[in-house]
Amino acid sequence: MVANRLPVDLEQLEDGTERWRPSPGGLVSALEPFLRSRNGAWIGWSGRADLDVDSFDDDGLLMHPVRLSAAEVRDYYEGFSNATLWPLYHDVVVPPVFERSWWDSYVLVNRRFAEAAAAEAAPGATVWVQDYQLQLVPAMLREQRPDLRIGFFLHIPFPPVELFVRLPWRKEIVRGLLGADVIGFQQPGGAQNFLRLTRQLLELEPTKAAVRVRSRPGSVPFDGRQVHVGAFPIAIDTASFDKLSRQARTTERAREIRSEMGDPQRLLLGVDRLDYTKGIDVRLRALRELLVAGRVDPETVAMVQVATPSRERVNQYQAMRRSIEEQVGRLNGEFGRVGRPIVHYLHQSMDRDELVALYCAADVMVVTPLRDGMNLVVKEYIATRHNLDGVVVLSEFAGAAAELTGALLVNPYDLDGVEHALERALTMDPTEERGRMRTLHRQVKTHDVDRWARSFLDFLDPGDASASISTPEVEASHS
Ligand code: GDG
Repeated sequence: MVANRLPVDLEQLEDGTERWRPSPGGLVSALEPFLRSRNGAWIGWSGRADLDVDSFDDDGLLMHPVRLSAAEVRDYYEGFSNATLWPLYHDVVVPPVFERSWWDSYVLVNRRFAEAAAAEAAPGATVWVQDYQLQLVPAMLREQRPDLRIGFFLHIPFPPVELFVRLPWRKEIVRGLLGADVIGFQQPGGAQNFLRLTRQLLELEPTKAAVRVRSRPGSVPFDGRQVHVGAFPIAIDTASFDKLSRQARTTERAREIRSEMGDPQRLLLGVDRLDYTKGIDVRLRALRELLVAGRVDPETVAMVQVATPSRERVNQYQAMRRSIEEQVGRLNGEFGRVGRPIVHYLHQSMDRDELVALYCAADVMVVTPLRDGMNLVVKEYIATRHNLDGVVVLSEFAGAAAELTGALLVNPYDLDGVEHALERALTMDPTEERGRMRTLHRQVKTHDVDRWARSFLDFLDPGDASASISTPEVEASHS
């Protein structure tokens, strides 16, 4: 596995010593069993600049930290990844910054990841590269190790050709990705955008797959190989959210949260990284207009908005934070009263137990991104609704909207539409609520992250999916 971050964080203990702590996420939990049982390796950055650490074994999984200097964190990570590619791939919601020195750093760091993977992978191993920070790795790795099976998965949207071609280094990125055997996108639309691009920029002629299955919109011949391009919508570890939501302490905490808020009749919830793509401002604006118009009674409603700190050194994020906090202040100033604000705004990261208690406490989950590759938060909320209550308001522009047809789908640019959906969600009749949640719950239960990972790996290495992470006969190497 090659990803920007390792699945562990370095934690400082009270006595000043440090230790690695797992940072659980869907991707890790889905792949850990494969990786551990097959003598696998994970190549990624520790999250801390200028940190020199050797590879270490973490219970059968080799962790290989890649060092990034402070300048590389600034140029490769905050710069090219998060101020160039991130906005460009999210419909230019804010203008991308094109900076030549950032690109140079992106190339250099991608090469470092590719070299680390080339050194660790056993002969004929399968290597899975993750996300937009590492789009050059597939080709760089193939150059050094033509024996490998290489997969790539993009977690964010892949933009329309008209936007992508603004990138001064567009051909390099496309060639970088084409080093893979399989390139996976969240949605068929992303895969199609990519295929169109290969035709327009490199004059390649995509072949439509003979059997048109959802995950396989086509392939493209490149460099004497056939590169498969498909959609693999990511999912969550549904069972673990379901389990946590059924525990007595979670139910108790959910009740406590509501009671601390004065037992509102309807509790709205938003949970996002504080990012301009997530449309936090959209839902706040809609809520305020409903209150101003008297369509929602401030005595009956409260909202929790968790906005996890994110990319705080990138300029665009600082401006957005100020504007959201101003909106929250205004809403509470106008419609709150002492001890009873309308919006409970939490700019902090919380532990998973508290997050799940919030999901359990909320009647309406509001997810209004302007663009989102998938959005796992909405799936997590649904996974906790074993009682089949709760309403979901979901942006059409989140990848999740393609599957979650039981949600109230909204265009986040249409404020009237969002207001209407919020109003409907707040007043929905329990029979309709249950019917919709039943459909949503079934989808999230049957399509979990395990199934997602298997479908990608099956496709990448149809010969032996369970063996696709490593070649066990080469004891000393990791794949
Ligand atoms: C990218 C794509 C795609 C958030 N706050 C806390 C917390 N979280 C967890 C959530 C969820 C995850 O972070 C966020 O995932 P999302 O999918 O919602 O969004 P991105 O971070 O933008 O992820 C996205 C995803 O990759 C996967 O492919 O779906 O479209 O943008 O799991 O629960 N977790 C805890 N405390 C918090 O405060 N513990």
